[in-house]
Amino acid sequence: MIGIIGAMIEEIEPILDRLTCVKTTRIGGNKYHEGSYGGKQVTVAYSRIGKVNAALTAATLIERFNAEKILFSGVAGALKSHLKIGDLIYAERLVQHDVDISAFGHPLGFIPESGDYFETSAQLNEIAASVALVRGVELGKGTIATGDQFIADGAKKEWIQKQFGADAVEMEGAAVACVCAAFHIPVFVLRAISDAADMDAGFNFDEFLKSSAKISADFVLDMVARL
Ligand code: 3QA
Repeated sequence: MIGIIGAMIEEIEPILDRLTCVKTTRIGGNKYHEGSYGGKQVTVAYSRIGKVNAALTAATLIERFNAEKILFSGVAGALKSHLKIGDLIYAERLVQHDVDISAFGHPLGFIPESGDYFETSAQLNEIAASVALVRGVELGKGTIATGDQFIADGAKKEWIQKQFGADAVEMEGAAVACVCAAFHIPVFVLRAISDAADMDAGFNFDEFLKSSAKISADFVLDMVARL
């Protein structure tokens, strides 16, 4: 079974629309939709916003639904200026930008016995690259920074970009990648840009959430058919 996570309902709605859903289960305040797409068994859920909710959903998909791989689909704020609204980027690695135990000499983002940068599945990333080739769409890749903050400030944005070498920012990816690493489950994190994490971010996010979420969701569904 393939687990698919979005953070917000808007991020999974385009997937649910195309899913042959057979069963919906409510666990821990989230709904898990079991069904099939392109002959593949999938379970789809939106986690609700933030790292804790995302970790809860990832762990539930793995432990209760036996997810063998997890794909995340959603939107993100761009940290690099070449990334425009609607552009796709997948994470090669993810880091929690709001973890700070530097008082003990540890690097920012680092947690003992857990680490700092979480790698995504090279195999899933390769499949993404081939889907992009077939579809003739541009697919960026890089580092995604995750934290429990909606970034809408030029200085904060620049700090995260410089400190972690990050290309995009969101609020769930590293939590999902951390849970997947703990359970040795391959993970893929795709985001379409909804805003530039600057002073216009709130406004742009509201305007582009649905259209960018659909760009990401459609791409992830194309991947599912090829898994
Ligand atoms: C924002 C969503 C959260 O799940 C993270 C969107 C896009 N742009 C971002 C940015 N900084 C951080 N993350 C993002 N998602 C939650 S607040 C909106 C809630 O509105 C990625 C993301 N600049 C709900 C209506 O009240």
